[in-house]
Amino acid sequence: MRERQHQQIARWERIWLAFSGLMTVMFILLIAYNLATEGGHIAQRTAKASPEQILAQDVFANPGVRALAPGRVQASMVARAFSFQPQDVRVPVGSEVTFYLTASDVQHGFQIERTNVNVQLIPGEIARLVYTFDQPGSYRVTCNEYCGIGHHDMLGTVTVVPASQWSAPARAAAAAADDDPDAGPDGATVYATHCASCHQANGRGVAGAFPPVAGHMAELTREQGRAYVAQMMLYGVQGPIEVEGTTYSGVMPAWSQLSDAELAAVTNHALTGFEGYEADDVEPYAPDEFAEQRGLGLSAADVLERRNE
Ligand code: HEC
Ligand SMILES: [Cu+2]
Repeated sequence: MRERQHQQIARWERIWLAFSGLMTVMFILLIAYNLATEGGHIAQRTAKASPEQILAQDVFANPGVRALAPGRVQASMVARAFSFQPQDVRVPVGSEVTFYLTASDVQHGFQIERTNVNVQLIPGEIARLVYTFDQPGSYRVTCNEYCGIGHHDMLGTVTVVPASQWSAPARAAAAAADDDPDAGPDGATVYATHCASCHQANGRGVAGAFPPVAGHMAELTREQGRAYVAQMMLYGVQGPIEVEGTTYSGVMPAWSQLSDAELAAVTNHALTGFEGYEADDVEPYAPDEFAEQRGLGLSAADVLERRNE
C-alpha cells in the first residue's frame, strides 16, 4: 500500500519536473523568436537616483516634447497612478524620437500599441529609448503593469502628425542658427544634432546618467587641459567619473566622425552657448587642436586613464 502510494507520488513529481522543464524551454524559445522577428528593442536603464532627484530635473518637471534638431525630437513622460503626464505627446512623422520615461510612485508599464515599444518604468530609474514613427496617426499608450485600482484607466497617446503640421518652440531657434553659411559649422546646431539627446538642450545633462556640459566643459579645460578635452571628444570616455559631486559610470561615444571645425564649434558652444554658464576666461578652441590629437588610436578606457592621471 505505502509502496504504491510512493510510486504514484514519484510519477507525479516526474511529470511536474518535465512540465516545468518544458515551460522553461518554451519561454526561451519565445524570447528568441521575438528577437528574430521583431528585433530587440530593449530600453537603456540610464540612471539610478532618488525619485525626487529625478523628478526635479527639467525633463520631468516640465515633461513633454522638445525639438532637438531637424529630424530629431525628445519626448519625456512621467507615469503616476493612474495617468501619464502629459497625457498626449505630439511628434512629427519620420523623426527620431528619444523617449525619456520614469515613474513617480510605483512601477508602471509603458507600451505603445502597433509598435514594439514596451518598457517597465521604475521609480528612481530613467528609461531612455529611441523610436521613429513611420505612419501618422494616434497611437495608444497603455500601462501594462498592474498599479492599483485605477490601472485600467491609465491611458495616454502619442499623436504622430505630418512634419508640416508639427511645431515646437525650440525648432525656430535651431532653424535660425544656420543662416550664415560662411561662418563655418554652427556649434549650436552640432550640439542639437549630436549631443542634446543625452546632455539635454540646456546643457545640464541628467543627474546620474549624463553629466552636464554647460559649466563642466570650462572646468575640464582648466583642470585636465586642452589636449584632454580634444582627446575626450575624439575618442570618448568610459568609466566612473565624478562631475559636480555626482558619479557617472557610462559611455561617452567617440566623435571622430565630426570634422575638426565641427568639434571646435561644438566645444566652444559648450563653453559659451549656455546662459548662466558662459566661461569668458577660457580661450576658444581652434580646429587645429583637434587635428593634433587625431590618429592616436586611443580607446575610451585610455582616455579615462589620462583623466585620472
Ligand atoms: C549617447 C549619449 C551621449 C551623447 C550623444 C553625447 N554624450 Fe557626452 N557623455 C555621455 C556620457 C554617458 C558621459 C559620461 C561618461 C562616463 O561616465 O565616463 C559623457 C561625458 C561627457 C563630457 C564629460 C567628460 C569628462 O571627462 O568629464 C563632456 C564634456 C561631454 N560628454 C560632451 C559631449 C558633447 C560635446 C557631445 C556631442 C558632440 C556629447 N557629449 C554627446 C553620453 C553622451
Ligand atoms: Cu498600471
